[in-house]
Amino acid sequence: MIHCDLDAFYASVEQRDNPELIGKPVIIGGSPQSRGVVSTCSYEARAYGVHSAMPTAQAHRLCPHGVFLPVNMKKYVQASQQVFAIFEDYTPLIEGLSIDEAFLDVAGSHSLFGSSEAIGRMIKERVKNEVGLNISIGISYNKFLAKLATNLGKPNGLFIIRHEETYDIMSPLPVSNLWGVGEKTGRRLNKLGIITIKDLLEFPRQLLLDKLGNAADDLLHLAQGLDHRQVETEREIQSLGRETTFSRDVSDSELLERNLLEFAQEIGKRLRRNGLAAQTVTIKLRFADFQTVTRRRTIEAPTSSDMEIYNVAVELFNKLDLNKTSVRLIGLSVSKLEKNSQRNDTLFTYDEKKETGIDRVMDSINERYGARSITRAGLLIKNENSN
Ligand code: TTP
Ligand code: MG
Repeated sequence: MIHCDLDAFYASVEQRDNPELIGKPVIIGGSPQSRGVVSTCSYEARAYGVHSAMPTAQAHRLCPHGVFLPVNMKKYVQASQQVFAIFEDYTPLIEGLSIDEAFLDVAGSHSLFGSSEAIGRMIKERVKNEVGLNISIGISYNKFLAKLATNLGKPNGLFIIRHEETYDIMSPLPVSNLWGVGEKTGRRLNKLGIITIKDLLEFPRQLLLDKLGNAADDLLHLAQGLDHRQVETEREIQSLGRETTFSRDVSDSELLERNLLEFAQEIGKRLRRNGLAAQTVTIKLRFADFQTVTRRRTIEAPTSSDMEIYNVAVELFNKLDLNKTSVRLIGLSVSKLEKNSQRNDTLFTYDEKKETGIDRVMDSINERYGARSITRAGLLIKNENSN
């Protein structure tokens, strides 16, 4: 299990885009005169006690020479999308927790990419090189410990908690590191003399149950490093998809179909790269009036073929009545994913098999010579309306 979280995200984007800000206390969240709160701040500003959700005016008192900047959401969303696209190269099992944070279940990715540590290092390096940001990575055998590992390694860390190290790493930490221990529970525990996780583990269980009720057992579980929560392991509810919002509303259905083809190619590539096949294809359209529709179809057998996904998407698309309205967003996704086992090959007709073969050859050429060196004819017309 890998947990990833960008460092001082909004502030780091601003420092990346204006190197003069590097090394300075940067505080994002509007001017100190406003009545707003701090969204985040650079680690330099944290040294003064500034933190997220603090009134900006208070931040100004603590750090009068800080550089106060407004929130530039568009930039952060773009950076976030770039980072999540990197995650998707390593596993389809991603659980985004916020704009800059996700769990990645990489259990099925080792044969392709190596150990969790190797994958963590690749992600870290690529986020730095391709997006220009530091990301902290935590690796362990469950969600709770992976996230804890990220926090222990921050900033710019890559921290691993191995089974045999769990107790030694956890026991000296304050109980506030356990999920569910906020300020209130923290105070109650402290009153009982429970400061560290070790204190909690050594506290008589019955007494803890009397004091905290059912929550006691949950806490004791976590304190032992036990956590059975999964990263959306149900393949059926997992999906892979792409969507785009146009800079101008579009009513040209040929252009819309070209977008679907481009998405199908990308989705097919990701499926094949992860050894997956999908059985449900969904298209999504948002019209100029913001009305949103989705249409989906589940096909007979799972596929990872671009053309098969595309054909279903176009069929769904053509059933929609687009006469009256133009489109501001189009998306394509696939779900009901499963491992693309060799066994399934007998289910493919000859043509489908050939199609997937072509896709694979295209993938390997594109991988070697850069994305887009080979593309289907339908994509060659410049897609100038989308952004
Ligand atoms: P975080 O990951 O919590 O914080 P961070 O990335 O700034 O710093 P770090 O992870 O290194 O501790 O949140 C991610 C972004 O979400 C953050 O950059 C700004 C935004 N955010 C808010 O707007 N308000 C908030 O109260 C918090 C906590 C975050
Ligand atoms: Mg962060």
